[in-house]
Amino acid sequence: MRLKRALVLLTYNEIEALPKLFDRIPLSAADEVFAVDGGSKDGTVAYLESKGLRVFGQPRRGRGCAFSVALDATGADVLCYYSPDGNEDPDDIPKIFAKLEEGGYDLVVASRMSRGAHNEEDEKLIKARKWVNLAFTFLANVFWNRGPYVTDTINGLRAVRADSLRRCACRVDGFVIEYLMSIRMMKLGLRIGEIATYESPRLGGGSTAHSWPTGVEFLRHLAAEVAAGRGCGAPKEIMVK
Ligand SMILES: Nc1nc2c(ncn2[C@@H]2O[C@H](COP(=O)(O)OP(=O)(O)O)[C@@H](O)[C@H]2O)c(=O)[nH]1
Ligand SMILES: [Mg+2]
Repeated sequence: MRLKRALVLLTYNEIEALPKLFDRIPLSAADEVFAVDGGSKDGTVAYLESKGLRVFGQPRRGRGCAFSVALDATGADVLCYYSPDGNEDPDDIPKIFAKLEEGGYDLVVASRMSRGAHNEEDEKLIKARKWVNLAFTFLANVFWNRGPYVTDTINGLRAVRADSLRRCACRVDGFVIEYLMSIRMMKLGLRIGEIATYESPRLGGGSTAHSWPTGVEFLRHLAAEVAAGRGCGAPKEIMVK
């Protein structure tokens, strides 16, 4: 039986970028499409609603919180998270769904690091963000991965089986959500696949993922995951549905 698919748009003040790419998002690739918004004040919510989309608010800010809101809101079997700021290629959405279903994966990530992929910093001499990402990814693979090497444990564009994601119990609010999800999938021995993606520049607006606080958040969670061994984090984080 074909899996029921949900496409989730994640937004926080994206009125500059969103209208430039909305018509390129393949809404028909999913059975259900909705948005989770982190409290935009620039008309993003009104724009999404004018396109007929249901928009869920969040009890707290942060991408991790948005991931949980989406997971709790849907009865779909698979969720694809898409961030409409210009970085992610909307044409990847049907490819990711297809790879997950055909390959029997629990998680499929659009990789900016695999053969044939493109990272936003590839034209720069100093690729600070890319190198830090590669280092965190390397550590996750060394500590926990029992399957094929995962080249990008951090990118947001990804599809995941809802039941597998619930098992991971990733109740964090911030930008560390994707990394934590990838680590917990590895810990649980779940199957992770990748497709190569092309990361483009933002189409407007600005990033709220500031390097230092985000890096510290990653380190803190990496240390907690190491301390937890094969378990899935501190008990206070685990909320099994
Ligand atoms: N729902 C939701 N989306 C968010 C939140 N913070 C950021 N986003 C979205 O997540 C995506 C990535 O955020 P961004 O700040 O560009 O980080 P970067 O792409 O890693 O530089 C964008 O589509 C943002 O609009 C939030 O608190 N809630
Ligand atoms: Mg972005």
